[in-house]
Amino acid sequence: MPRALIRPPSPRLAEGLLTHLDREPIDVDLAYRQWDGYVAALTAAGWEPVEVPAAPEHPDSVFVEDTVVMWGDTAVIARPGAPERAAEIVGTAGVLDDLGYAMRAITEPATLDGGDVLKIGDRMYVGVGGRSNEAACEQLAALTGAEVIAVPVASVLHLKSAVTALPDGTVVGYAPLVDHPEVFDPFWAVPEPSGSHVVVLDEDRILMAASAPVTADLFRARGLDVVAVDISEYEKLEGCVTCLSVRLRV
Ligand code: CIR
Repeated sequence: MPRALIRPPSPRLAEGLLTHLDREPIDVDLAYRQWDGYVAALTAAGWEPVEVPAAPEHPDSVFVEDTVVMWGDTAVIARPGAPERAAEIVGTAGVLDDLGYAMRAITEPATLDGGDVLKIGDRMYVGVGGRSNEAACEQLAALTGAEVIAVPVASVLHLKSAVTALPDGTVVGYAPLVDHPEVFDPFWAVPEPSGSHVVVLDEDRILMAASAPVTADLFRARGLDVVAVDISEYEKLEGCVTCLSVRLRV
């Protein structure tokens, strides 16, 4: 059974960082229920959840994707671009080390959030200009052997806030928030901002947010099985379905 890292929300979730959005009240109890629903959806799709111990002192720690980039049996521990999130890597590294992954790390002067890394086949697209920088691209290429393509990001927090990929590699994004659609081929413009965010569950099944129902129907018409979860409280913090887990394929 493939595994997925997840991390329970902090009770201080409402203090999470904001870059592009205005602060809105967060219903933390609802956020906990939504996280349970997200984990249940992963489990139902055949992913065994592996929990990184909660970090109550770190409001954004539920967004576990930002702490690591997985590449086969190698775990590249990130170096978060926001100093407030730097210590979140410790818990993730401990769990992956215990699971036996080859441990590598992004080091100064590089900064990298996992949310900036879109992997498609042997290639990594890495958003630069926000939380992650060019030095991180060089280190990722050296540590993994992947072809790394830097993509400037300005309109949203992370590259994967703007684009993700369907199981067949088609990149999807909401055009007004995609700074460089020409980098991706094929690129498919979807009609809702959160329609840009898909987690691939298997070859024909994806997980996405309930806030993009029109896009979900377009994906269904394309033959995909869509599992939708409500993550409204995380969306208020610039989070999306991708940032709440890290899939471990080996
Ligand atoms: C932050 O600003 O770091 C959090 N409030 C949101 C992180 C979302 N992570 C992601 O999209 N990978």
